[in-house]
Amino acid sequence: MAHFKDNITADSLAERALFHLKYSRGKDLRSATTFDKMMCFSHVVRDMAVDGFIATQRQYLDTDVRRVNYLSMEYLIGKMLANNVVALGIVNESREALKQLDITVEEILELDVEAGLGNGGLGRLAACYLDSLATMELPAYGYGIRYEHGIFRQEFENGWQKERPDEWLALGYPWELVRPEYTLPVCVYGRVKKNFQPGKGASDVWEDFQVFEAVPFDVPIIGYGVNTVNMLRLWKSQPAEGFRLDVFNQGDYVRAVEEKNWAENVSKVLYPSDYTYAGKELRLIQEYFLASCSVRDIIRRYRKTHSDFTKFAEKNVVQLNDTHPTLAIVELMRVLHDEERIPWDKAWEITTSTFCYTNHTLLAEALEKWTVDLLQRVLPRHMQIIFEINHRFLQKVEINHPGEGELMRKVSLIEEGAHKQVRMANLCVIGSSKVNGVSALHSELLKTETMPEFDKVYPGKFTNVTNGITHRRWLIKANPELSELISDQIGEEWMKDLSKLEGFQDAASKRTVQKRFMEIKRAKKVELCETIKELTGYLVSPDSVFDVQIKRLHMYKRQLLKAMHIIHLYNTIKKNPKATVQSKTFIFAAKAAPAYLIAKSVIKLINTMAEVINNDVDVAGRLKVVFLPDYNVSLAEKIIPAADISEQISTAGLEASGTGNMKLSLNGALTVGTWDGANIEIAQHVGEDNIFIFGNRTEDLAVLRRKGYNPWSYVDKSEDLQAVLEAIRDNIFDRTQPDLFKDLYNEVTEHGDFYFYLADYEEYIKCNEEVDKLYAKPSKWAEKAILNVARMGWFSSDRSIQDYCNDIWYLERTPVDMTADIL
Ligand code: 26W
Repeated sequence: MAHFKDNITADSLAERALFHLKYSRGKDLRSATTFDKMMCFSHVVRDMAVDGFIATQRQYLDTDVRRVNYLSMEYLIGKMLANNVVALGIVNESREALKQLDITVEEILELDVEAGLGNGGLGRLAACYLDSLATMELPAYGYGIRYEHGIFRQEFENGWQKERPDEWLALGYPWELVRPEYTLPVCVYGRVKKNFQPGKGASDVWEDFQVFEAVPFDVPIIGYGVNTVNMLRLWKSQPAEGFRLDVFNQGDYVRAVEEKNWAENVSKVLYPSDYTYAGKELRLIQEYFLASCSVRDIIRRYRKTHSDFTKFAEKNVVQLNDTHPTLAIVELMRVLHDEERIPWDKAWEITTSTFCYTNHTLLAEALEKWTVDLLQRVLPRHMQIIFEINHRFLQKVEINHPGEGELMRKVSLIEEGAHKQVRMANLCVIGSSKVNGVSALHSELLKTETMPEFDKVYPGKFTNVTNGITHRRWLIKANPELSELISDQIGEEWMKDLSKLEGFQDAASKRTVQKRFMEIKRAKKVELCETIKELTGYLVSPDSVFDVQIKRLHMYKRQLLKAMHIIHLYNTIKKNPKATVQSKTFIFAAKAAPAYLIAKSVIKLINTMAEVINNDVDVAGRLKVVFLPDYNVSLAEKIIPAADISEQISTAGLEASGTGNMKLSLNGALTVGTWDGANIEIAQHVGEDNIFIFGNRTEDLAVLRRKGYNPWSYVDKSEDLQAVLEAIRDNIFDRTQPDLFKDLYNEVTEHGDFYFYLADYEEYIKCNEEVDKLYAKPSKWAEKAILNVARMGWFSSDRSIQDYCNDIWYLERTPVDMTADIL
């Protein structure tokens, strides 16, 4: 099939770039900065994407194909240029072309803009899924918010995290296309009036609301080696035209302009706390903003080829990425019932057949619950609809489960109490046809522990889709050296179909391959050493073991347990300076939610430890600790290929899946992990001999909780643990501030050690000793690392998307024909 990159040469790319330099940026080669060159080259690549994009959209329209609409408050897409160049297959042509602009590929890639429109796992997963959907030629739309400020930039001041605004749009973003013609109005506040019409009865009318607008910006998502270019549509809020005309007409011009502000604020900033739900009014409006305009955009598109809604659910599936876009369910009901006048039952049937919901966490503090008061004030009609949904639902439950009051109370949309609240997860389950968790364990716990009543009410609705990652970014792009080694051994087929990576297993025992693998690992470590020096000033050795823990900072993820291990090693050496300790560099990177004070203390502790340990001559050459600031997608791409050890040490039962664990293993790091989330499935795939599993399992912890867990019982037994805890309690790393880490000490002792640090401590130390023993046998280590790479094929996001297609979405592959005219 013809491809839209056909006939592209280095010369034609250079020519187009010079054209953009002149006419999009108003510069010539002499005055152009590196940034100008990055922008104009990105525009060349975007132009190519637009050719595919138009053809793709036309194909979907002409064939009236069933589509998936992925609704997510977060997309951590990271830098796009390198990925797009790889997807289009124009790497070599680009290298040549850029020479003609007197610049190297590396120089312009460094200046590419990182779009950090997400917090962590959930947002990065959405980005991996968009990549897979396009590559698998599936009809898909991503919907999100174009936050003016994405996740904050993290700096350290005296070891403490400081948040700085992310200004990703300040110099322009080359990948988006603004589409003012698809602007939509959005309404909030106001009240509902009963309207009686003779002969037609009563209807509910929402009135006196305030209006603002949503402008879509489209980011093309280029499939790898195919013609498909899907889109990520990001909404920006703005005041409606004629905004506050009432005030304006009163002659109060300044106030009218001032009041414009709140509309602009809706898409101003990404809420930076994951796992803790705060209940803020602006966040509610953000969620409704995404839900409302996305739903109406989907309807607008559907209406191009349909005059009624009978086929709406057949032609559309809407996937809710966690509960954040839940109001989309209510909004679709409102449009179908209130605006389209479709009877309630019919509207409800269409709605529930359209939506599906993915749950990403079981942590109670992350569960979204909006108070009835707030919902009533911001979205009065939606609150009524929620009550009506609940009323009808509970009536049915009553019929099928008579007398089960406790069950009724648990499944109700409304949590009773002094302040009545709407449980968004319940609304998602009731309003969706399928509900999935993100790993085998997590989906099982969701069904049996978190929502057993719903599993009873809706047998068969709950299912699992284990997360995956795109190997195009996380292996081909991030680690071209390892990719080349793999291709040398098994050919290039694996790049299109990651299950083929299996073939690489046979190479694991070959000395020559082991040697090359370790050489590549070392080269990536040398590169990372350079980055570490730039970011922290510390010099670390590429000959030490790189032990990596990179993820959001949260007590359940237990970065503090890693810190305790490091203190244990430090104490060991200080007690006996001749002790043999494997030379290690501990690498952390993590952002803490700005209001999560204890998490911020963990950052300060590790930074304080780093300063002492890295400058202590007793441990020199053996221990180094670095906390890299501002963890983001680009930094992950540098750390992951250089990792020897991947720390996945969450409290069992609490990490829904993890996806960093997959990226690290795919790049040949050995996992040290608990029996949690996708670690379990990773163990099953790579083989339990090729992973280090330790600690209490979910069911063990359940027993401990039931019996009454006492962290002190572990302290009493272990002098080593006592010394580690005292080091934290008394802050041996900075005696001038002895009380600095009391809260951390109390967390794992006095306050009951909610996340079972002490219960897992001893096994963790032992497990790390096993790791060191293995590292002392380089050939064995290399073999296991290669087996990790070779056996990770199943964790491709292509497999996850295939699972979604088979079990939830039922989409058809729709290859895009480029032979038709595209002009
Ligand atoms: C309302 C505040 C809020 C914001 C974000 C609560 C919860 C979230 C997310 C659900 C947190 C999150 O990112 N969860 C992670 O999702 C990943 C993708 O499925 C999983 O791999 C991680 O294990 C899970 O923690």
